Amino acid sequence: MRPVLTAFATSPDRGRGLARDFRVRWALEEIGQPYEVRLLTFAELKQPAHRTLNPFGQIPTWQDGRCALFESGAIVLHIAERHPGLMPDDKVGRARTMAWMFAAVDTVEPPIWEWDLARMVEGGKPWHAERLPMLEHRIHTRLAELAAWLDQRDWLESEFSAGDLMMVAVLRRLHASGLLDEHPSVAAFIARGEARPAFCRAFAAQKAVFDGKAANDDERAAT
Ligand code: GTB
Repeated sequence: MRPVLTAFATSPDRGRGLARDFRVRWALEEIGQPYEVRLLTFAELKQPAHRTLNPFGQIPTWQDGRCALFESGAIVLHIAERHPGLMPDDKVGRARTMAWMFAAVDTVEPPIWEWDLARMVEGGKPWHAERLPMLEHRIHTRLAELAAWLDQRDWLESEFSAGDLMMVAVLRRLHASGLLDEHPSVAAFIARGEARPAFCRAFAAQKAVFDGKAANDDERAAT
């Protein structure tokens, strides 16, 4: 059985690869694992059938015949642990890769997510004008810290790993924000991730959904 990933039938990101199924697509392309994609409407996400896969009624979910999973980070970790290409072989290297994966979703993503949410839905609140610069400051702090780490490095550790994949996926949300302008080494890190052939294949696959060129249960034969 090919693994089955769920994604938005109509993603609000308009094909920019910002919804969280993208990180899983990218991981699958990195390791060359063929997969299928089940596209769901917002209404379908909240149906009991989907909630058995994800109690929170969200994408992405994953089924591979042996296990069903939710949470994009857990799915990428599951993939990385079972296939060569996204995890070093040694124990310390694996632990450090996981540390970077957690850093991406637990240390770097929260201020970015809060800032984007503030812009999208809190614009009318009386405290909005004060909150936005505060959130931007928090993002700048994280970006400066990442820039310091990335100094003289192409990737977070010696080789590209699932840690880089998750970090780049999180940071891409800042495209067009202007916030990356002050952190050119972080922008260059994102660009290195986006230049990977596997990234380009994953990006094209999700874009095809937005452009109406990919059917439901699309069989994505990773190359
Ligand atoms: N922590 C979970 C994970 O990493 O898997 C979070 C999953 C999640 O937030 N899923 C979102 C979802 O299903 C889609 S990705 N939302 C529907 C709902 O909750 O009802 C989040 C997302 C949405 C839209 C954009 N965008 O338009 O740019 C980017 C990211």
